[in-house]
Amino acid sequence: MSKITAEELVESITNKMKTERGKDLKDASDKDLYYVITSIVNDELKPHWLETEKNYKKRNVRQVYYLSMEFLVGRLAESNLLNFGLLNTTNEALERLGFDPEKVYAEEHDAGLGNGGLGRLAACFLDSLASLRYPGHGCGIRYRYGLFEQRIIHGNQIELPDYWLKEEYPWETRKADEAIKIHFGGQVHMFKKNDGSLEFKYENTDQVMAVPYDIPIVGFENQVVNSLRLWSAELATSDEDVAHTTQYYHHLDHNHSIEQISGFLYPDDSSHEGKELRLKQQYFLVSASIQNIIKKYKETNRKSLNHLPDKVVIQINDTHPSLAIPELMRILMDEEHYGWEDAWKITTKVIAYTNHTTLSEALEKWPTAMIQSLLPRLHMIIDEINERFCKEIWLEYPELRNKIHELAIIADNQVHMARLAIVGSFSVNGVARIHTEILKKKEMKDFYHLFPNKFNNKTNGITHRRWLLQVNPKLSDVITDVIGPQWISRPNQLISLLRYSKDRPFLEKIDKVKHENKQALAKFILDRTGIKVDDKSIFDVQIKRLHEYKRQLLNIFHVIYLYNELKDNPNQDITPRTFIFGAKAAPSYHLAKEVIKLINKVASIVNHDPDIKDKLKVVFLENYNVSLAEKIIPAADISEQISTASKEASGTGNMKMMMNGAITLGTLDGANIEIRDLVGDNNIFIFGLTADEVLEYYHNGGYVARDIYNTDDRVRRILDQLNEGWFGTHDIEFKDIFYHILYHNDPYFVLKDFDPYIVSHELVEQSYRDKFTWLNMSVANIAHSGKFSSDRTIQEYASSIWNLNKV
Ligand code: 26V
Repeated sequence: MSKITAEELVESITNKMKTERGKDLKDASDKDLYYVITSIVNDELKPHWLETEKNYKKRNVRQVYYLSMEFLVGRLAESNLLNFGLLNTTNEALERLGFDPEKVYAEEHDAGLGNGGLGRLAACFLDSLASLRYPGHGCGIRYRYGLFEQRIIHGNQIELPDYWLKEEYPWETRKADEAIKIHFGGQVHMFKKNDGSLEFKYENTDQVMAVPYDIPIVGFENQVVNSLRLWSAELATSDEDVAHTTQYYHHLDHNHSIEQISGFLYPDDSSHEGKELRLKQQYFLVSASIQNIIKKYKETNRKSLNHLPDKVVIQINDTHPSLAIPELMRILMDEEHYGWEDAWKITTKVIAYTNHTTLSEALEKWPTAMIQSLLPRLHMIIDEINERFCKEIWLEYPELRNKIHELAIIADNQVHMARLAIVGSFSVNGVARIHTEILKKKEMKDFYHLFPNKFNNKTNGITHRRWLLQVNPKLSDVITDVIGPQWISRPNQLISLLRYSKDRPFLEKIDKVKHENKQALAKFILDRTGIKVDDKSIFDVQIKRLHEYKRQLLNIFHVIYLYNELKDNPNQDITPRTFIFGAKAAPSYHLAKEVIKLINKVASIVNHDPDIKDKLKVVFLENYNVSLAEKIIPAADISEQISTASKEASGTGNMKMMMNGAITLGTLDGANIEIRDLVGDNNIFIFGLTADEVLEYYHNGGYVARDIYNTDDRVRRILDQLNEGWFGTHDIEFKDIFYHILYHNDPYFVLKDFDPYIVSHELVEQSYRDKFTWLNMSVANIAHSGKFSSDRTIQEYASSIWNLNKV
């Protein structure tokens, strides 16, 4: 595959430019080059894709289907080239032709079909599945609009639609002949058959076609190409069918709304609002995927589904696809004529569930009435699952009888999806050690009592191929120079770097690479924002969705504190620092948007104040997405992971920055704890309340935010500045934040953790002054980051949940 030379590539680019773009090279644009390159990759990839599928079929292997409402894929050109072993050759060929490879790849519009960590995790998992030669595929929705595009205007977040399909997307293949029909609404009729069994018929349903678009998932240098199948909603009935029905206008109305089903991705505001369209999306994904899985199963197995659990495992990414449980029950009973008991046995052997949050506001609940009218048959099934489950508790767990209300799948006219997911699956996993422990001991304690064997941990990971090899080629080369290339297929071998952690020439190289990456980011920042940052300053980075629990507010309070200090004493000798933020707020999340505005206002004051003498710079980079993350991460010195302990299930940005040599400044939350366990206390900056302390305050009180306001001058000064409109254009500008902290008693402990956070930052500054100590820490982080490769995570899923074999 990788035998092709740069000369040959130049030739085939030149030819394709003529045959496919109708142009001579001298007239070609970056976009033309982009399409020609993707076409070459597609030619290369298609035979392997076909082969992989035929091979799975021939061997009739057990396969995993990863069902997710989100796949945050980002761009694919570079990673596909990398995985095919063609990246270096292509870069060379493009340069010979006078093109900048970076600009050519930048022609691809990010596939932003996810909100954040949960969606990016799904994309990393697909990369690892294919690279480890596991038969595993993604099933998702082909949203016409991805997560909104963010603009910052006068400091405010403005949302624009992300119409990512405006131009042809070269990685997808539409498979119209594999479309599947989905039914919504209508009525269910029950008949008693002669043998006494029940039969269910549906009438007057609204029908939608789910048309698959497949995206190839290329394994790393191994000829495996798996699939990400994204479903698109299209009109099902012909006008003729409709004209004969008595419900003409109802159908017209329905037809009008069909395309909305795959219209846009809902932004995660981490508070669950029961929006009917979102429920439609979830059922659409689930029904199309499960019907498809069964169809494929039948192509290679006997018609009966008795052995489905031997051949298929379905992992549901959070509760969003949890209707998979009643949908599989429906198909088994109504279409395959299984009785309840047998259908339940099959279902609960096929479905496995991953939980990604303990925030109670984010736990999904749907009004029973909505499920009943939109999915009447599923409602009946959920009702029956609930009845049987409650009965079982009553009879077999008398100690839980007084808790049935908190355990019931249907309670207070709501369907609790996490409860449904736990009851209907054979595995329930959290995404970092502490998160799983909180699920077992606190949040889902009674379920753990009922099903101790279902619960397990799978600490998240990230694909080191994209997040190190691809985004940081210079660091990758330095690593390979000293320890050889084995780490690429076995990321755990990064640990050999520890042998060089005192080796001065090696450390100098690491330093040089980081500095070059910082220069590149500084240039990017200048181009994008006009802000000139010092590439020798500490690059302190917080990039993630904006949420109160992630505490961007604590970060900006620290910046304001430093600013106040420098104003009081402009000659203070401090190490220059650049604070870099990237974050989208859910459009309806008022407080989160206020924080974005505050960051931007503080930036405009700090960056232009002559007293500061460029010792501090604050940069908010708009429209944070995968491609922007790829630019920022290689240049980070400090990775801010400062969530209120117990709130961040895992975090994965922490892993990406660690892998690129940044040092974590964080709380004992999520995967930070596992990072600390590996690198040791000397190679990480930990501060603040522990999860136990936070949970203790929540349960027993004892925290009074106002006491800190009254006693800590630094805190009072900042809050008063907010209250007096000091950072605003008018005097009520940031009052909301002030009131929120003092009158809602600072629910995320920003004031409580303020002092320890400042102390930690002082330590950071001290450590940075000693270059070799710092580089030493940096190398320790890179060396230990192998554990956070998603290859390790997928290996664990494959052996302890999926029971999957490599092909
Ligand atoms: C909730 C909602 C509700 C409204 C509609 C759209 C929507 C989309 C997503 C969510 C759930 C968000 C849960 C989540 O993203 N959890 C994150 O998962 C990461 C991967 O496991 C983990 O690293 C983060 O710590 C965790 O916050």
